[in-house]
Amino acid sequence: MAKKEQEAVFTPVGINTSNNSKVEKSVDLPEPTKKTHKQLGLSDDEVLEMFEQMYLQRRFEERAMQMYQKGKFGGFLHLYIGQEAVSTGTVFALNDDDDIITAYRDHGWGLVRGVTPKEGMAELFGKAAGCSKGKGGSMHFANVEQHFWGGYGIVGGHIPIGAGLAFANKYQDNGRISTCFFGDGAVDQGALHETLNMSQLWKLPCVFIVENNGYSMGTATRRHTVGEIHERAKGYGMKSAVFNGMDALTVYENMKNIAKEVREDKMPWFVEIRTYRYRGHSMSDPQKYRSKEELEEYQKTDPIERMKSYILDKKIAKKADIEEIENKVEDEVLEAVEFADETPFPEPEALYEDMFAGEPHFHDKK
Ligand SMILES: Cc1ncc(C[n+]2csc(CCOP(=O)(O)OP(=O)(O)O)c2C)c(N)n1
Ligand SMILES: [Mg+2]
Repeated sequence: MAKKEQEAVFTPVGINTSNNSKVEKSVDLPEPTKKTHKQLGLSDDEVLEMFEQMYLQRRFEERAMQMYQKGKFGGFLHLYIGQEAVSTGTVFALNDDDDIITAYRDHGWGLVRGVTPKEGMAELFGKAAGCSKGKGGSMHFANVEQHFWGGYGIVGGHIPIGAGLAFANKYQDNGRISTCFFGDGAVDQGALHETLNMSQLWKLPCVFIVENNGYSMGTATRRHTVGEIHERAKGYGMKSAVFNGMDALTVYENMKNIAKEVREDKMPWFVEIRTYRYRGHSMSDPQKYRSKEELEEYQKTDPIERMKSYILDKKIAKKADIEEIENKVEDEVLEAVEFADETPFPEPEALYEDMFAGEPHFHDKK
């Protein structure tokens, strides 16, 4: 089992250290909100919960990275580290039964929408107790009971499904809205534009959200797409917004207002949330395309450190209380690693379960 003393701290390997003459910023962060949590209608306890959620997402992934490097599991591993304010601010702003769907950088979303650390870690390890029965892995976290419809690997492929969820909510007139998250790399996919057109035409209660984290694999946003991303909404006469995604309170404020409007007007929105990914695209990325200085510049705006300072400044809790939360999370994650290691793999028969095609299809040897 992973021991607490084995610190999970990692320096990106191969990151470009030669270009230290000037810091290239791949994404400009708008100013965060000036409002306090009280002005936004959040209690002290809710702020502490937000902090705990972000810290859990961070430590879960740092341990996952360590386990990957130890060879406990393989395949792709895309880390959300740096972007935790987006998932956390959003989930606190939405109703519990609003739908969420996202791409493959999905661990944080799963955790904040009720996948337990044990179920999450077991999924990464490919174990039967995982949130997708060990058959989805890193890119396919899901929790259907809590309206989190998962992780998808095809860039832009899940965007029409997001609109489909919104269509179902409208059809059933249930007052719920859908939120569909994707990366900046998806903004020029045809599926997005077909979906935006139909969503505006059909008045679907859906928020389409680009998590602009500065890069699509190794290509900076400003090198792969033209103009301002959020302005694409104009072509569809759709309402839009752009805001800072490194501050959970800013995400909360904006998503709360947008969700309220979408629920009332039953019209879609197109939103760009600007954030930054600290780690490589996936574990095999040597990150030659960015400088150490650029990374450090964004780390100065770290969402978790920011929330910690806010809690102390506003005297919501003391340093010792924060440490207590951190220790609790750390234990929870270590227990999850131990559980994932020991719990069994799925039975071979599980290969044939949860498939659209029935069993005879697989055994029908002509
Ligand atoms: C249709 C399609 N084309 C190419 C790929 C390969 N691919 C995987 S991730 C990725 C980059 C996507 O970047 P972005 O949307 O910005 O998401 P991020 O990784 O930054 O979260 C690409 C091109 C894919 N999965 N699907
Ligand atoms: Mg990106």
